[in-house]
Amino acid sequence: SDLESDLRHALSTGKQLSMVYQPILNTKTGALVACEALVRWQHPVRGYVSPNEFIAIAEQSALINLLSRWIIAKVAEDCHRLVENNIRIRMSINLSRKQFSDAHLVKRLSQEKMTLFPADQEINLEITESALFQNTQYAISLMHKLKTAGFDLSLDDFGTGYSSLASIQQFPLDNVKIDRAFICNCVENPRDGLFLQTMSDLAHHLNLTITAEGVESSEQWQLVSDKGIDYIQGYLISMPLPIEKFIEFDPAP
Ligand code: G
Ligand code: G
Ligand code: MN
Ligand code: NA
Repeated sequence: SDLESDLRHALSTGKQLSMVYQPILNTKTGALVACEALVRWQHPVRGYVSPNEFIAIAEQSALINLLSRWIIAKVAEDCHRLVENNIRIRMSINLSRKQFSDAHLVKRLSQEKMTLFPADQEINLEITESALFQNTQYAISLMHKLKTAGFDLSLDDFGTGYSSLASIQQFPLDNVKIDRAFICNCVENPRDGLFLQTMSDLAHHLNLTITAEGVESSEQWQLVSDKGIDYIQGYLISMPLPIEKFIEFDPAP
């Protein structure tokens, strides 16, 4: 497609692509503990193109390998900038279903972790339900390998897919991220509040931490805190930021 050749060009120059970072805070203390890396593409003619759109296009060709490598190299470079600024936090990176099922994933990521990232950099990988349930046994063994290679694992967008609360216990996860669909009306809708309490209790029962995504009001932060949810992320705290802005970000302004 046209977008595909445009993306190929963008990858070769590196100029239209960028990474932004969204702060993740400890719910109780408000301390900055992590951030989520998100890719952005500013197309010269079309303007902003969503990663949902261009990652899907990249996955229809071998471009996904180039794009994945570009993202990791950029994130690693920015991790060095954070360390230089005395910001030592966990870096969370999204993996699409296709990226997760790549046979070379573990080898490639381990190598990149060792050669590109600061020593001792904590890296969390965000994996969606659809990736896990595509082939459960394969996913479990892959996840064990990623854990052995030193990565933490999050289940992303939880609640939007098909997995029951109980079925996630078979996977070697560290964290679950509750999809923002359950946060946006949680103050008004008692059913969402109950779901959050149930998820929080289950996650802790399974020795997982739990993150609320899409927190947009202080009432939501309070409710999520009351439910015992460990970490929060959302526009109330900050939009995803370019690295220079992220370095200046103050969680307690
Ligand atoms: O940031 P935004 O809401 O536009 O992201 C839209 C979707 O694209 C989200 O599902 C997000 O996880 C995904 N996404 C953003 N950046 C990356 C990335 O670097 N890699 C992968 N695989 N997905 C990403
Ligand atoms: O699928 P995933 O959870 O990785 O996607 C995260 C997406 O959510 C990013 O595109 C990010 O820009 C977006 N996002 C982050 N915080 C908020 C928020 O508070 N509200 C809304 N509507 N979107 C958010
Ligand atoms: Mn995510
Ligand atoms: Na998510």
